[in-house]
Amino acid sequence: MLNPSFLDVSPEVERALGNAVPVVALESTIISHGMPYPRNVQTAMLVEAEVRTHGAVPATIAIIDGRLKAGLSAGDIEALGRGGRAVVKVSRRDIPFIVAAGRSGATTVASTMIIAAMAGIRVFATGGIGGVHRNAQQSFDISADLQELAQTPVAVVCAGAKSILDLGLTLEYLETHGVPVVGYQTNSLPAFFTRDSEFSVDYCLDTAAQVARVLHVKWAMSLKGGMVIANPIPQEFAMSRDVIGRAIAQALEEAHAQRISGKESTPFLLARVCELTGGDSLVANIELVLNNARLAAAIGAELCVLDRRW
Ligand code: PSU
Ligand code: MN
Repeated sequence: MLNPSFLDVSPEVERALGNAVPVVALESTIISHGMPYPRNVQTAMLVEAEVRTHGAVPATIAIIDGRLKAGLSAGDIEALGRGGRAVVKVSRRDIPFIVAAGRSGATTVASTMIIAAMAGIRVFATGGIGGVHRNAQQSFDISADLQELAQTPVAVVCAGAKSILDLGLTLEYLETHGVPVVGYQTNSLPAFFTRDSEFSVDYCLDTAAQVARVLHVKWAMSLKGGMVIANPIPQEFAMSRDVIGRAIAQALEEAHAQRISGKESTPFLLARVCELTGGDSLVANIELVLNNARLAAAIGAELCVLDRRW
């Protein structure tokens, strides 16, 4: 684990952690690279409010001026959103460089998990996780998020993964590394904009209490790593598989033609899918993040109940 002296936990988050009030971590790459300004900033604030409404304290995570932050100010969130693609995307690999240089950066699922764990936060809500990219047989493009899930004890509530990825290979990779994929009230792996895919999850759990119980048991046994809690987008905001499929196919073709690779790949695809599908996909994206924030708050609350009992 990294040295916590590089970390600033906001007073509100610190108080919550000390008083067994549930805390939900939120990432910042989704702000800088996942949505256009100003909707990204509005969404980040809405998600924080949604976590609060459901009885938990939000801890949005980023690196600001060389400090790891759990709990951001509104000004920090505005700067990350306004900066957009100009803000450095920070995964595990990048953390020491950004800290050493005293710079700021937006944290991915992987680096958000690292900082959350350092702060003592166990539940994290986001939109979609990174995974094994299509054609990874050639490109070797596999998100560091998957390795992080294998080693860092944070539960990630997401809407599955976008089909810019190879969902089948992503599940295989997670299985190899012992990362459970739980479907929340579903047996099908949600595919972000759609409630299901052709793939099954490992386990279906129906309540936040059941999810918390499994997390509690896993960590009480000192089994390392996190868990993916895949929560399908609410039916009323789900999109047609065809519309999304076409946009993703075109975005992938453009990425290939422009030889986009490495850490640029995911932000490029996210932005193109958003542009090609217009406002609909953005609304769906925002709604599924809010939905994940609610479930994460509920799981966090149940973990606090278990803490008191044990
Ligand atoms: N998928 C999404 N939205 C996102 C991301 C992925 O639907 O915002 C972001 C997350 O921050 C995730 C990162 O951790 O992209 C993965 O990037 P990479 O594939 O380069 O690891
Ligand atoms: Mn990658």
